[in-house]
Amino acid sequence: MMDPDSISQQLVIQISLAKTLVVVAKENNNLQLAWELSTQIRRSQSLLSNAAAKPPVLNSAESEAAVRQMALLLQTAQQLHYDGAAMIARLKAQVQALEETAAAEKEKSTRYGQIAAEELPKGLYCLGVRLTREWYRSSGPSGRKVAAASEGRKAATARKLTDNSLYHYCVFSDNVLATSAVVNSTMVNSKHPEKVVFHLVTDGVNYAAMRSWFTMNSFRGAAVEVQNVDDFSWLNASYVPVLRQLQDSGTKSFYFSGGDGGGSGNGGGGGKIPVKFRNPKYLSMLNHLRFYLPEVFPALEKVIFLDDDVIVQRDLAALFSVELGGNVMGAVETCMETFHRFHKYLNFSHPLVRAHFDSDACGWAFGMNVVDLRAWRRRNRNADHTLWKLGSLPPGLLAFYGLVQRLEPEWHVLGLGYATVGAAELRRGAVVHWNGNQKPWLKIGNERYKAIWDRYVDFSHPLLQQCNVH
Ligand SMILES: *[C@@H]1O[C@H](CO)[C@@H](O)[C@H](O)[C@H]1NC(C)=O
Ligand SMILES: *[C@@H]1O[C@H](CO)[C@@H](O)[C@H](O)[C@H]1NC(C)=O
Ligand SMILES: *[C@@H]1O[C@H](CO)[C@@H](O)[C@H](O)[C@H]1NC(C)=O
Ligand SMILES: [Mn+2]
Repeated sequence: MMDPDSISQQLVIQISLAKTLVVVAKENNNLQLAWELSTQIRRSQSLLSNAAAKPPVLNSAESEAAVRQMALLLQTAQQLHYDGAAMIARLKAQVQALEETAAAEKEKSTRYGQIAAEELPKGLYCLGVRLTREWYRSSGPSGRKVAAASEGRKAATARKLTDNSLYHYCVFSDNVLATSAVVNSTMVNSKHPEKVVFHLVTDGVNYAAMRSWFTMNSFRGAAVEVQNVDDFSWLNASYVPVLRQLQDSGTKSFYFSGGDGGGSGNGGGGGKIPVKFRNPKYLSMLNHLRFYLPEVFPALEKVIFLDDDVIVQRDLAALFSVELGGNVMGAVETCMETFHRFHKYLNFSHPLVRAHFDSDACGWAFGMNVVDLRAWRRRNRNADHTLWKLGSLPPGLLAFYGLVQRLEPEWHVLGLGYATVGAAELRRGAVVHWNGNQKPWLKIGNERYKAIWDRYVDFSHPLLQQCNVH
């Protein structure tokens, strides 16, 4: 048996590494692996928080199993090598930094006390649990009165949801606090908050927490709808090619071969990853949902799509009247980023792709897009899913090729999660975007940019205080 101290230390280091690899996996469109890593991160985190709540007990058998499970996943991730030397170097530097932080913190903290690298993510986990508990409590007998009191507000919101004279925004996310910052920043900077409607979609795990948060907080009277992606009955494998592709055993073995465990092929095969980690639905569907906007919002004509890692700094109403010239979508170009160019994502050996696409064409930035759902419905293409590699960016590039209107770059400033962005550009950006892995809610985030995000989070909220989110 291992010493509980060293097990907890191992869990902490593994979590740090796994978090980076989730981002890398996502950047490489390996959504299944990202999902599996995230699941394991949550398990390890809950083991650690249990130990923190009831020291000195750390269930050794369970923790050792978690350490082994995670080691397997990390090995799988590392065997994929991903994007070559640069990525690996970045990873190593980060892991080293995190290890140092963890070691230093351990010195001065109690046995299973706060560990710097973990504070915020642990806090977010805690927030989700408390909000969920709150939701079920308030929908019980004692919560009925509250529900009755908000009946009038509910009816008013319901009317707004399909009113096309209003400004509709959507966010698809499993992160309550991030979504809150997006909604809050939009509302704070909105000239006509009464005209803003938010459509949030989350997964089954976070649905109660998301509803709870947006019921207990008001954002200048924004109408907010929360939906659960599991409730979309039309979203099934017979209809959605991406889902079919994700469930296809060939795709799975493609992503899990390459290691010594790969290649067994059939249902339970594809390596040593336990079957229970193989459900890629949540992460992947929230990510892919943006390609089914006309189905998600059948009654809407126009919507602004926002990622959950953005902050809105200006009134975006003017975007709703930007001339899209019959195009389906408005986006800023990302020509300067080589990794956004088409050839990285599309299969240029495919004759159809070669015939129709310019391999050096610029890519479009997703994460802040104005979408004309009427134009989309008119021009809907039954795209052949074999043309693209699995992931959220490629079908977007393909589905929207030639249907995108270029927006002025000030509308959407990218790179806060990995690059250096100039102060003037930051100030001018109507929407700023932490694409990359240094998300503002993580400890590894750049302090300078984090202040922009922090402005829109109410750290004095009792639940955030209780969960040590600061
Ligand atoms: C899957 O979605 C299609 C299209 O909306 C629908 O016709 C079909 O009934 C759905 N199948 C199941 C099993 O829900
Ligand atoms: C790319 O297209 C070619 C020709 O259709 C095909 O043989 C190959 O398997 C495709 N590659 C990928 C990774 O899909
Ligand atoms: C929203 O942002 C405002 C202004 O920055 C801030 O004062 C407020 O606490 C935020 N509200 C929530 C619920 O986060
Ligand atoms: Mn993003």
